[in-house]
Amino acid sequence: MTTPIAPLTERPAWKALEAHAATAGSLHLRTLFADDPGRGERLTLEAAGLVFDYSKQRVTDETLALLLQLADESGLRQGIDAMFRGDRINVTERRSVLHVALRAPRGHSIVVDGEDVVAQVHGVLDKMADFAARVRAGEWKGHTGRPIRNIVNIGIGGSDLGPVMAYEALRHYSQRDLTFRFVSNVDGTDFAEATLDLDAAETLFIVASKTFTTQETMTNARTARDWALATLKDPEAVARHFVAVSTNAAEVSAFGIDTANMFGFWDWVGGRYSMDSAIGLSTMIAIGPDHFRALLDGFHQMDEHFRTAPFARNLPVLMALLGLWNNDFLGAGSVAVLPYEQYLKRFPAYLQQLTMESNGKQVTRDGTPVVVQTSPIYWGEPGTNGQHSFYQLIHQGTRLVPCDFIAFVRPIHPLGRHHDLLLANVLAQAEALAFGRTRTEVEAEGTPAWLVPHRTFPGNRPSSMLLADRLTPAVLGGLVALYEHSVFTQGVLWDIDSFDQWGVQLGKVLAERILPELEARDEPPLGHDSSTNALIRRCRTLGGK
Ligand code: G6Q
Repeated sequence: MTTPIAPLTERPAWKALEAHAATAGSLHLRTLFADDPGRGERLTLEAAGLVFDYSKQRVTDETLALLLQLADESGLRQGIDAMFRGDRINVTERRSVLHVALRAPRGHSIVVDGEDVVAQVHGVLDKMADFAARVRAGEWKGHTGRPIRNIVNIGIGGSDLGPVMAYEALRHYSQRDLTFRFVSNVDGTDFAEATLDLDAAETLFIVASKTFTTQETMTNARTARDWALATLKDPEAVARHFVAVSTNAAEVSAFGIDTANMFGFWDWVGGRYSMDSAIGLSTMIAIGPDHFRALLDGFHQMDEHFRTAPFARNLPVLMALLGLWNNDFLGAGSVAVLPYEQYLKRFPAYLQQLTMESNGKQVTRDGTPVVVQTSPIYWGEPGTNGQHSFYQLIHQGTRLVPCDFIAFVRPIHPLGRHHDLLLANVLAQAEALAFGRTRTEVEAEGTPAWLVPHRTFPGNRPSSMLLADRLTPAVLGGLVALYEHSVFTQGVLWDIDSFDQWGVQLGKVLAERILPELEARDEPPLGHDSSTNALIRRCRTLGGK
């Protein structure tokens, strides 16, 4: 018999945290460090090639103990076991959530509905590897007999952000004589610019869509087919220039793509958790099957750490608990993700979907309102660029913005002193945010009195430092899995369904209604609100209708 889980704010640890926050929440990091000279080493963890220094978070040992107690009282252990077992924890869509199976090593077994899904995963990975190797070697020929040199991934949301982010992150490991482009937006500019300088005879389109019905992706895919056939003329060319990544064989066939050139995945892979499924085909072509397997291995190392490590030494769990503390007890409404690695420039955008689509929810799994704040807003840019723009607000603004710094000890491109400068900057930023610059310190420098308030930094701005040796495919896998499991952990604590996305649907439905109203020859009766009606009329008039 398991004890039923109480609503979040009635759990004893939550109540204790509320009382604790009233005092501990205002403790200054200067005091916490002064009182414990070993804090920096003590509050640092290492797993799957990532070092996580959380000593500059505004927590005491008591805070951490209460947060860990909250994890226990929230049924986190059972939640983790249920996910790894393949239970249908996506309750509103009645689906299992098994992205961990995508990176389980060959020979492992996870059985869903009587099928060993790990064996299926490796079947698809082998097919992808074979295809990727042929494209990379120039053996996959286009319709005119010329080898494919350009790969254009067409997809959106989860079928785009992961592939783009991974391509950019691992570009150093990519085959440089291949060109990669990513088309997602239904805005024709995206397609037009992506294909402007490409030769259709050497171009392969990967149509990546779980459902193969997404309006933007199917519109771009049809435009791509027209674009290719305008040069290649023969409809037979589609078979050599289009492959699909999907769960929907019927729609793939209906589009005209041979299902022999379809790479499948399953309904237990959520879009935003799919970059390591066949959705990663472009990544595999770019970096090759061996590097792709190293990426999967990095994911798996973090999965195993998350599944087995005690919560007090569990990196995703701690990251989640600290995030929850900042969000729900210190009132921070956002998290800045600040990679000091140019190759990770799309990582914040990728994380925005992972975190906010997963945990931007207002009701619990049984449909009752959540009474605390759920997902914070994630945003960010690579350092050092951000230092010359929005960091001002983080240092001296009125809002509390916890930061996740991400840095690498060794550079991919050792160029003069660049990397030492980069590292010096990231370490200095975390230090400055935590300790600030007191009025006394500013005065001691002989600053005129009127300028002192402007040059004073309050400090006590929390941050975590994620440090790895060097950005490799395996490290990227570990990093993504870390955030995936941190998001999952917070979802369990808030008791929300982190794996559905009903909020995305409404806009899609309304767009379907407006489209014929924009396109009709004569103005149709408009039944929207007065603002939408007037805007439709204006677009029609100015567009020449
Ligand atoms: C992700 C979401 C969403 C989805 C896109 C694309 O978790 O479900 O971003 O990935 O809407 O969907 P398709 O892959 O079905 O085209």
